[in-house]
Amino acid sequence: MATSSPATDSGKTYHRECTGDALETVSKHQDPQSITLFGSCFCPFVQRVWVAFEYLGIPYQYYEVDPYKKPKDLLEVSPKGLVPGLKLNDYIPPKALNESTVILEYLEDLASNTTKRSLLPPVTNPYARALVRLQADHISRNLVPAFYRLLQAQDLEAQVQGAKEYYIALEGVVNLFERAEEEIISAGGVSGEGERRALTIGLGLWVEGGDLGWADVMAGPCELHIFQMTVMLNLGF
Ligand SMILES: N[C@@H](CCC(=O)N[C@@H](CS)C(=O)NCC(=O)O)C(=O)O
Repeated sequence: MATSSPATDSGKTYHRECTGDALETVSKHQDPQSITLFGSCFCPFVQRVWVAFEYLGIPYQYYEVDPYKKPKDLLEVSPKGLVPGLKLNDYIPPKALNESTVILEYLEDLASNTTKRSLLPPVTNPYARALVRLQADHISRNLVPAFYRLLQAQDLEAQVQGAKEYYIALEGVVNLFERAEEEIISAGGVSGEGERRALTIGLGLWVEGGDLGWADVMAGPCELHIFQMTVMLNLGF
């Protein structure tokens, strides 16, 4: 496990150890399992995968690494030394996976064969699933890049511009959420209450009665970082 004091990258401080509820979760996932998640607590891409593990009920061991130090064991599972990475211990020798979106797909497939939980609408409605994937595509192409531009902006002008672009990207997400809600739930094209309920759950936290969904997992960690940043700015940090 990583050491406790915050480290610096290009003059910026980042955390190398979880605190609070995250630390509690980490402590429950120290035993060896079929899958080891190589993660860094500060990383929104790790947080995506981590939330999916928990929600889908897939056993894992959490292993905190510092990706900026490029340790050898991380490079073995992630060629560029980026987190998240997975080590699949049941293979001999072990296999590996990287890239958060690919890992999310992998976990979803694993769960469909084991725990039967899912972050997507049911397979019986390919159109609903496609609409959620459109949301995910927009998040990857627009929201995440806007998030990083905002995060990295140094002077006030760049920060204001970054905030505008992030807001526009967020509006795009909202538009896609509204489209899915209208077309899937409100359009009345469902065969019965059971299907309606399943589709509602699959559309995520945006809809009344929804549960955690694919787009929530994709965008939630960035949103949380922006929220924390806004709170800190308001508090004058
Ligand atoms: N596209 C990758 C991005 C992963 C990524 O950028 N991770 C950052 C931490 S948030 C990292 O490992 N950075 C180390 C470095 O840039 O050397 C994914 O979705 O998994």
